[in-house]
Amino acid sequence: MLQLHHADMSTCSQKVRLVLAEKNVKAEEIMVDLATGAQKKPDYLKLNPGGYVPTLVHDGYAVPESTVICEYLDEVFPEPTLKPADAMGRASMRWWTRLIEEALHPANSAVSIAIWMREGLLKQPPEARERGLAAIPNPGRREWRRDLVENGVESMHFAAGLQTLDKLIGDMNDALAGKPWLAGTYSLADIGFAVYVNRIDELQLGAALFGGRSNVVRWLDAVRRRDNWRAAVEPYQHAPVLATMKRLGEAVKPRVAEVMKGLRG
Ligand SMILES: N[C@@H](CCC(=O)N[C@@H](CS)C(=O)NCC(=O)O)C(=O)O
Repeated sequence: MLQLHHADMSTCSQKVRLVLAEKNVKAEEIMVDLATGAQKKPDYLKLNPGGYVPTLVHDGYAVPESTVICEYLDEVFPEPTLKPADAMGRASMRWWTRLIEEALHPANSAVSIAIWMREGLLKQPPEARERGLAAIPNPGRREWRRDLVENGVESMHFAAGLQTLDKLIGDMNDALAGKPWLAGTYSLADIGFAVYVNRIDELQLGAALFGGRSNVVRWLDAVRRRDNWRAAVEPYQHAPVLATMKRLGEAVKPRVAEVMKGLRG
């Protein structure tokens, strides 16, 4: 039996659902309410020690980490394959998926907190906000988040996140010159990057990051036109959440343009 613990609009959950949909595999869906901290409850931590979504449970075996889950699903359900046929293509795919872990996910978290999530967090009573921060075991990570919540787009971590995203989107644009997909064929690399590039667009950062990068714009359009996107992303989108991201993203556009100018010189 296959169970997926996930959340509607979490990028990491979207990744895993895209893989399942591409393979036409159904999993029992267990929604994890991130707003109430359900991901940090002891029972859930037994499945996912970091306290994050998603987690896949296959015949009682828990697989945490979206990139690991996606590779696992591609092995257990090999058709259609989401890996290039040759070793060089697979190395290229893994280069990109490694960048998700190392750079794309943290940078996306920084800009998401600074632009969007902080509004809700700042409405919490200070004690509740402190409890949320205290649940983050790593002190560096805790202070990183505190700074983004308190200072939003004025946080140095926002500028750092934007710089990382600018580099990654530029690299993608170069890699996509003359080819439709990052590693040659549609693969786990495209699925992994798609959900974050889509989130960048939802946060209204496209004007700053996609300008002059027509290969990325074409690629984003292509990933969104696929059947798996219609099955795994669109039905889980919440219009009020998208509207909030749009409102907040529009409001910081002038500041984003200034920060970008400072970064690019
Ligand atoms: N590296 C992990 C990251 C998972 C992650 O950060 N998930 C977010 C949602 S996209 C989450 O659970 N956030 C809740 C929290 O930080 O408590 C993965 O790829 O699965």
